[in-house]
Amino acid sequence: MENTEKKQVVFSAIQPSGTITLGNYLGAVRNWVSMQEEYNCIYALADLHTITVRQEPAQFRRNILDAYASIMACGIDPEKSIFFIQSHVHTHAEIAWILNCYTQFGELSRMTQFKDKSAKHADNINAGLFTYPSLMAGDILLYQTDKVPVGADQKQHIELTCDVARRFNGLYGEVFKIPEGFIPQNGARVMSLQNPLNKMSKSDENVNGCVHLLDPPEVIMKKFRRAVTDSDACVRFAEGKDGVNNLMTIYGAVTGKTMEQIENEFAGKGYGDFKTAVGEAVIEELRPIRERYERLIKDKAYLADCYHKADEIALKISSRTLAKVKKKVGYIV
Ligand code: ATP
Ligand code: LTN
Repeated sequence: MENTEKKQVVFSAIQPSGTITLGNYLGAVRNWVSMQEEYNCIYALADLHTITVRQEPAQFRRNILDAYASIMACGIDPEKSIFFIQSHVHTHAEIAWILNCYTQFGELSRMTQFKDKSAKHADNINAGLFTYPSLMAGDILLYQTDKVPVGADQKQHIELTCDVARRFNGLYGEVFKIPEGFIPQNGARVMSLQNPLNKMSKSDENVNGCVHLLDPPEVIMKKFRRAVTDSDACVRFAEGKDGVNNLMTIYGAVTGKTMEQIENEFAGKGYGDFKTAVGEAVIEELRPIRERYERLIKDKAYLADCYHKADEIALKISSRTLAKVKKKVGYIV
């Protein structure tokens, strides 16, 4: 009989802050799918995190279900993994408060995501945006997680999670497992197709910079054809060629080819051929996801059944850690 007890725990989450992007997929979700065989995987829609930026309620509600269906369409199997909705599992908000009291103002002030998002939403620099990493630390630590598959932008938050966990363990004994980030070799930081110095982001205003998982093939091709490159007219990976480097990274992540193989493949060819090849590779990668999404989003009852079951299991597992934490702190439990 398979011994599931021995499998390591994987935890990760994604915000339903808009349509899932190619960056989210290559940086994180693709690994979520491939890790399902070898690990005990627990994934969440981080909808508590999402309200750190103001959301319009009706649109937010649609985004949550859409993101749930999209992630499942990427290949998350509810028979193998637990995929729940963060706001349905109260232990998350609760541990976040406790961890806030073990996280320093100075630590949170150094988070680059906080600095970036404060600059972007200068009219709404709320306390939640600032303490966002404590909630994320709680998400991870509640499940005694070994590995956290994320894109490179989340590395700093994971380091903070480890610091907070060590601090807590130092005070009270071995309460939390110390997790490690799992960041892909290729695709950890997909850049905007329009401004390759910026990360491709769900909430980017420039729609042409961002490829969404559910974009139809002709839209994907148009976005790649319009991608910013340079005047060098040579497909090679080099400093200062941010646009071409980004396209090569995407092509490599999707096809498994190395940068050298890609340079050889397009030697003597122009950017037009190259962009078309990248567009076609991405279209083929995303086609089955879009088809599965179309089927899933029509079946709201099935989706609800999946998340209700997952919410319940997540509550059960996370309650064990939360009870331990509360006892250690001194609460009467
Ligand atoms: P938002 O625009 O609302 O900040 P986002 O697109 O940055 O959202 P998140 O929900 O914050 O996405 O991130 C989900 C996962 O996708 C994380 O693991 C993150 O590291 C990864 N990720 C996000 N953007 C990229 C990117 N451009 N390249 C690679 N990975 C990414
Ligand atoms: N902050 C993450 C989303 C997130 C997360 C997590 C990722 C919330 N909780 C726990 C990994 C583990 C982001 O991608 N912006």
